Amino acid sequence: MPVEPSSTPTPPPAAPKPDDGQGAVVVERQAAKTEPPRMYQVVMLNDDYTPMEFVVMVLQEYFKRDLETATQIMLKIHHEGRGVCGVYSKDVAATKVELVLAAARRGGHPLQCIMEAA
Ligand code: TYC
Repeated sequence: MPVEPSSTPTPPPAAPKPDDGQGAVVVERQAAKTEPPRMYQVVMLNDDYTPMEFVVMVLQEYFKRDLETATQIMLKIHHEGRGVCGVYSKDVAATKVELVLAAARRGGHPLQCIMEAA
């Protein structure tokens, strides 16, 4: 009957590190594992007091929408309660929310604007 070797098997030799030919070991670069940055949608909410014209102006001024698109988004918010103004990186979305809220307060309007992960 064959006898099994009693010692634990030695692991196979590690793959040789790449050599730059100058006596230095070069560590292989790892593939980047970074995720693309999360995006955030800026959402505007309906209320009963902010004039439609002001909302359209905000969409044109701060979200670079043309008159027709701005009007469509405003009407969607008016009818459905909320609507997406645009999708941006976190910092840009936060800045747009601040700018819209500041403009609304200056104008004396209760317009509400929030950001949420897209
Ligand atoms: N509902 C408002 C009105 O009838 C218009 C409005 C639209 C207000 C969109 C806010 O985000 C808004 N004057």
